[in-house]
Amino acid sequence: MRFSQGQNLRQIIPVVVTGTVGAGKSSFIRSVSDIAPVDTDRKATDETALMKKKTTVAMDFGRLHLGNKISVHLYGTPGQSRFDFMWDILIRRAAAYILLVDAHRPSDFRYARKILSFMKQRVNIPLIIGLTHTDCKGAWSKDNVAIALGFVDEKRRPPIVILNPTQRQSVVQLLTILVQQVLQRTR
Ligand SMILES: Nc1nc2c(ncn2[C@@H]2O[C@H](COP(=O)(O)OP(=O)(O)OP(=O)(O)O)[C@@H](O)[C@H]2O)c(=O)[nH]1
Ligand SMILES: [Mg+2]
Repeated sequence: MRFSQGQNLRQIIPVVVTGTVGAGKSSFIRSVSDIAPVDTDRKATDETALMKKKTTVAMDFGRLHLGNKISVHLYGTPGQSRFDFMWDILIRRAAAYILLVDAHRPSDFRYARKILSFMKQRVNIPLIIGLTHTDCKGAWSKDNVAIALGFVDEKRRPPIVILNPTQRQSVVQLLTILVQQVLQRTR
């Protein structure tokens, strides 16, 4: 367990935000961080350029204080698998993680599964799946995405939450649930 420096000792909870390309990882961190977030977004030059102008190439970093005891450190991964060495570095120091899946890009669901299995091979820590872009045309329902990700039995799947990463309130809510899960484990 790590604590932050300074007068107010806060327990640091490192949380990784991972997921498919363009799912909203950088937005997630940007909308809740109470310090200026660090991003490594660079001009996209490959097939990602068809979808968005910039993509994360190393990591995002942000910080959110919850109450006066907890400091959530947020590490966003790149979406592209050519940077999966960063997924490996970041997940190994995480206390929990979030997998963001863009609900209106079914062609990416198989890739989301790949990320999930990459993480599960390395850690056994609390996980929440965040469904994004549910406001966009063609978005799949939560249950159908769950099945596409391989979770056939509803009782044995991780929590799946609908959120818009650009909206602070829904991001804070999700992080609060995740932090409670981490604290329950360490008590
Ligand atoms: N309509 C809508 N737009 C969203 C939602 N989530 C994210 N976006 C938008 O999607 C775009 C991509 O978001 P980013 O935060 O850059 O995605 P990312 O996961 O960091 O992408 P990479 O680093 O390239 O993998 C941005 O324009 C966001 O504003 C959502 O739930 N609904
Ligand atoms: Mg990003």
